[in-house]
Amino acid sequence: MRILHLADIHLDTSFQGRSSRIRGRLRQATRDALRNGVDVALDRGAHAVLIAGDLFDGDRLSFESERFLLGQLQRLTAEGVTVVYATGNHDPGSAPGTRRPVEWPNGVAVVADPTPTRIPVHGQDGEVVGWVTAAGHATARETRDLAVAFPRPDGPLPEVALLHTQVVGSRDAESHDPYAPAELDTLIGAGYDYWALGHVHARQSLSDLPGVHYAGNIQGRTPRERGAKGGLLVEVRRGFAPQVEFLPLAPVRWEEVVLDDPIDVGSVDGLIRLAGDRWRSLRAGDPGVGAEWMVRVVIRGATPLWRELSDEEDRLHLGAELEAVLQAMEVQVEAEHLHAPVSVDEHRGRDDVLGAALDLLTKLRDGQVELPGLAEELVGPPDARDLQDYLHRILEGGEGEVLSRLRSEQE
Ligand SMILES: [Mn+2]
Repeated sequence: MRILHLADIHLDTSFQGRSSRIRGRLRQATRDALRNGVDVALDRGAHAVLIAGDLFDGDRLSFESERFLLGQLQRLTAEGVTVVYATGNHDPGSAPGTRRPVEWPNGVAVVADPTPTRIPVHGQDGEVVGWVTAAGHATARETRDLAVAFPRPDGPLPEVALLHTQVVGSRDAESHDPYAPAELDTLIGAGYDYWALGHVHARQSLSDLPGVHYAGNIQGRTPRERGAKGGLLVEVRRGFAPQVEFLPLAPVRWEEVVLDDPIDVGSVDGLIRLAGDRWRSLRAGDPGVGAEWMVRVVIRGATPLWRELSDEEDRLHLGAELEAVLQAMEVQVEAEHLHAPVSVDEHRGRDDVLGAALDLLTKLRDGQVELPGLAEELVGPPDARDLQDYLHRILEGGEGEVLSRLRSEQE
């Protein structure tokens, strides 16, 4: 049985806070990615397309997205492709006040509650070629483990399970709410050949035999969701490891360029050259041909341009220039811990306010001293070891920043 595994499509994400041009393009990009998925499913002869939750971002569904979605699903069902959609926490099935009803085409199975539903998948001649068992979220805050209720399949045909879940310990799980948490061991021991998962947006394989995979979201939506995004085309066989192929589907890619301590760059031209060089070397290893780029340029630490780069207007201007140079749809320039290029070591051990401040900062960062009440002041993780990690992170490069601030106060 051949399936296309999609997840976390998030139609009609608002992309608030961006210009209407960018917002319009990003919303369209999600629809384009879905259409690309349907193209590939038809091209490659998929028997079923599975959507592992969060098809919609929220309660509101635009007329444009509804028309588009139903049109794409009809392209699949018209060719006999089974579509199974299991709801997630963004698009729960039976919660009151959710979006208006959608007239799903025949051949689309919507599973909107936690009771596992078994759906047959048919081949070209109408014969059953495999089974999909799916469970959905009925509410926006499903805290139960939905995987434990999946029945053990015992037939001779390929068996796929479809679920929106946070698998405990999966990569990047911590950036998602722990809804419908499941243990990997439960999934592995359940008797299925392939688990098509949604919820965690980072694509990853949790197990090869049986296959347990997150497809990741179909189109990146934030600067954190970098790299190629798309779906998984999976050849499922009973009792064997499935063959899994990643298909890039997203037209827009988010990427990041980090410039650490550009102390030798004293002009805007120099900065643009440096960002351009860094961008070209990143793209040499990962060209992303045809992608439209959303780029975040992060400038960090010591730079003679620290005053200019601390100013939002200057950063906006630099971003606009970089859009042309990097051939990107948008470049956002961000500054982190900027300070003048100064030699911290020259000032260390001085018998004055500056020397004492540097000394304190170093000891604080390395956990040699504790400031009473600091844990309460900081909005950080609760336990002491995490606090130390947190302090370490926020104080990284802190000496240079303190030094340059104290010096400019003195001057
Ligand atoms: Mn999601």
